[in-house]
Amino acid sequence: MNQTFTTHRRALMRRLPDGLILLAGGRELIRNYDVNYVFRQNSDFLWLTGVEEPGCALLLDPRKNSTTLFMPRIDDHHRVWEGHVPSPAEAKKLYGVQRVGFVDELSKELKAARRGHRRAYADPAAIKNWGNDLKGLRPASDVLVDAIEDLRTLKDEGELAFMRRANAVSGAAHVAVMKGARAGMREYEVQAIFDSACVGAGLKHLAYPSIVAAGDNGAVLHYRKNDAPLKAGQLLLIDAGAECRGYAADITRTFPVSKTFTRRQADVYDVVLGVQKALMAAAKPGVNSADWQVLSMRLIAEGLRDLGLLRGTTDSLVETGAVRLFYPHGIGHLLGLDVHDGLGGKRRKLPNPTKVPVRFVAKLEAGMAITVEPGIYFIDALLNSKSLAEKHRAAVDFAKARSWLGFGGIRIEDDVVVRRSGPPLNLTSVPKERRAIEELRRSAAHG
Ligand SMILES: [Mn+2]
Repeated sequence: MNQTFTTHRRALMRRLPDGLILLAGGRELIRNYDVNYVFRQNSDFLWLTGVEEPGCALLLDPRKNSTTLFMPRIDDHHRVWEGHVPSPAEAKKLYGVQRVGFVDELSKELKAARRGHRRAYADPAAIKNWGNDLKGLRPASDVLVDAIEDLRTLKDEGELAFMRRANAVSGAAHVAVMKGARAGMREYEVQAIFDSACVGAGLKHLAYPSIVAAGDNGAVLHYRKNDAPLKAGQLLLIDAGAECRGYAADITRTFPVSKTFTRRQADVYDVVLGVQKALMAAAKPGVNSADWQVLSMRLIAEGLRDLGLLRGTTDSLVETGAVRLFYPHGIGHLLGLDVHDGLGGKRRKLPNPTKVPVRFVAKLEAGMAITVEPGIYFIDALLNSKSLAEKHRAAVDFAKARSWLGFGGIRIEDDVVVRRSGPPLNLTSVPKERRAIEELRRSAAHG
């Protein structure tokens, strides 16, 4: 049993002390005939219970400070096909809940449980299933979902232990990739190295489909084909992470398919790495993430200006959006049970203090887990856009930039936890210095 989930349930009951709380766990989805999609528990349910099995429900009574977990009733037929399933007594111990019941009795149990309550909080799936049993209690889901999202924002030690493990295993898998990838392979063979290292270490779920992009494909931000050949002289960008008990790692590295970076690759790499380190150091409590984003854009604009791709003042390159032609995404996002964790409560309502449109606006706080992932890309759709060429003709050297098409992109992404003082704790320990990467690449078997 893990104390973390008990703590989460207590926090939620303290937040919503005035009503009965009901949540439905995820259900299996049929893929076809007898085959289901791989089951992944609903993140809020996971945060409250740690239960990774489908078809459960959770009832919290803040007045009694009691927790009841409802599980599907398992018959012998099910046991024949699926093997042992925890009994209620085993589940009680395993998940640290006061009571365990069967889902098919939940309706009946709610009749007794609702007595003395004037209201209820239930998630949308629970309202769909048991809304009738909560009639008259005005079951609200927005308030509940928002409260959980808010509580999920700051990670506790138990959660950080899962995130550390997700990062350690994913990091080792990235190193295996750096040692194993070589020219002539297909991107999916590299994906197989990564995925197999994670599964082989016991983390059977990846946090998202691995992005393995050679050469030009590195400029496709959510590339997923993973079937092109790796060629000498190209860069390989891999954005991949496993999850541990639902907690995600989200790591990106870019390295040469050959043993060393070319001069041009090294120049861009050094800009991205410099920005990544500067932004990591700047991830301190109280910093507004929109300002943090603008800082990343300023530094990348300056780097691209040094490379002769942009011209003009840093302010103008950021404000006109010229830098976004090469860096069209955010510097980072919250990370947790969802690879892009959300913001709840008051935190969601913070206004953007900058002149630049930013998706992730939050005041950084100790305990937030975030990614730091600057990148520079040469994207055909942007560099060959007539309207963008017109708009940014003074700021961008389009002739030069177009001559770099085919380069792909460079992104470096680590996962960090903001601390009360000083720089954040870096959960990711995959080599990212150019020399360290080249050393690993030299040890790889080049075919
Ligand atoms: Mn990311």
